[in-house]
Amino acid sequence: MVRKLDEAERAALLTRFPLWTHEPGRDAIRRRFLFADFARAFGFMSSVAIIAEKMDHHPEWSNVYNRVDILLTTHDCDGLSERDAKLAEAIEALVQGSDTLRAAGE
Ligand code: H2B
Repeated sequence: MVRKLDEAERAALLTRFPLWTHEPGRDAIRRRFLFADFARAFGFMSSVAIIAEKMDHHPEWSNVYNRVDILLTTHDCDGLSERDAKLAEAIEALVQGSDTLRAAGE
């Protein structure tokens, strides 16, 4: 069984990735990504999908045109685990230096 992150680990995660927010109802973290257009959004999703499959850890997500909403949680422990931290880290590395736009309100 995967272990849930403790309070200190959660705080460290959100400090490290400030654009991700905690979703209390799901014990999950989420971030909205905005891209220049659909092709870029879908390209990003393809890259994330390959990484997620390699990690055997999969996002809950949706896409509308240039917007991608990603929610990370671990179904095996019904909450946040180190697996979510690792996938968030990989996703952040992907968008570093890319033309991802900040969502309004972030
Ligand atoms: N993804 C997520 N987000 N949480 C899980 O607990 C999970 C997963 N478990 N991907 C994996 C697959 C598990 O079902 C397989 C059997 O390893």
